[in-house]
Amino acid sequence: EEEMQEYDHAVRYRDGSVRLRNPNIELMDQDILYHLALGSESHDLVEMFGDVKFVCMGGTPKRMEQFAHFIMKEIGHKLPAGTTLLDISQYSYRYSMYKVGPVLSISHGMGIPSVGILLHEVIKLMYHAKVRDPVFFRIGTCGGIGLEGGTVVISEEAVDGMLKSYLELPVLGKLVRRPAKLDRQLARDIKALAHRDDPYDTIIGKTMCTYDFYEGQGRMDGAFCEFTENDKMEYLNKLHKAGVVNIEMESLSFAALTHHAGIKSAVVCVTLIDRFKGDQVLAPKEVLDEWQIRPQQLIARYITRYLQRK
Ligand code: R2B
Ligand code: URA
Repeated sequence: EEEMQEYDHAVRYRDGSVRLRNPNIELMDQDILYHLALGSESHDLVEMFGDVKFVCMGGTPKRMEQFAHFIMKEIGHKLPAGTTLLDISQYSYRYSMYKVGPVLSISHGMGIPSVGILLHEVIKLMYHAKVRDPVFFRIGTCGGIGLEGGTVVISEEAVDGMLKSYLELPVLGKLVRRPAKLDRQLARDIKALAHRDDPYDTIIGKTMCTYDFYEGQGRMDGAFCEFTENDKMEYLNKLHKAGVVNIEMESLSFAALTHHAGIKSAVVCVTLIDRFKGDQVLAPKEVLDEWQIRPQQLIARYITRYLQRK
C-alpha cells in the first residue's frame, strides 16, 4: 500500500515532488502562506526551501528552536559565517520555523485545528519549493496508558476519542472523512534506532488523539467533570484493551493530512504521565525537559543515518 502511494500520480509527480490535490493553486497569481509569513511571489520558495527533506513539527516554539540547534550539531551543519539561526515565521506571530540544511523545525501549537492549518500551508510550501519525497515527523509529548513516564511511543495509527481511525471535518455542511494512516515501515525503521541500553522503553502502538486535554482525555481535574473515577477507569481500560498506548492532541490531523498529500510521516511522543496513575503532570521541570529530548534524539538518529547513506 505504501509502495503504491509512492507512485500515486494523484499525489506525486514522477520525480517525487509533491503534487497538490487542489487545481486552484496553480491558477492563482500568488499564494500567501499567511500563518507562515511567506508567499509564493514575495519569496523565492524554491531557493529558500528546495533542499528540504525532513519536516519536524512539535508543539512549542522553544522546543522546536532547541531541536533546530540540536539537529544542527547532530548533522554537523554549519551556518554561513556571521549568521545565527532565525525564526523564518517570526512575523506571523503564530508558528515558529527554523531551517537547518535539509531539516525544517516548526512549532504547530496545540490541537487538531492548529496543526491542520499549519499542515495545509507546509504541504503547499513543499509544492511551491518543488521538494521531492519529503518526510514529516511530529515529535511531541503525550499521556501514557500503562506506561512509565519517559517512555517513547511511535504511533502505528491514530484514532479519535471514539476509537475511529479517521479525521472527520465538516466541509460545506458535510462531514469529510480522511483515514489517519501513518507509514508502518517508517515507524519500524525509527524503532530500530532505539538503543538497547537506553534507560527507557521505546514502543510502537496506537495513539488516541482528542479535541481536549481535560474532559476529552478523561481527566477529573479540569474546570468541569461530570463522570466518576469508575467511569474514567473503565474508559482507560477500554482504550488499553483496544491497543491504545498513549493520548495526545494532533496525531489524527497529522496522519490524515500527510497521508492525503502522499507524504510519508511518523509521530513520536514521550509520555509525561501514566494515566492509570493520575491526571496531573507532576514530574519536575528538569525531568520533563530531559524526557522531551528523547523523541528528538530518535529522529535525529534517523535523519543522520539517512544523510550518511546518501
Ligand atoms: C501534547 O501536549 C499538548 C497538551 O499538553 C498537546 O499539544 C499534545 O498533543
Ligand atoms: N499531552 C497530552 O495531550 N496529554 C497528556 O496527558 C500529556 C501531554
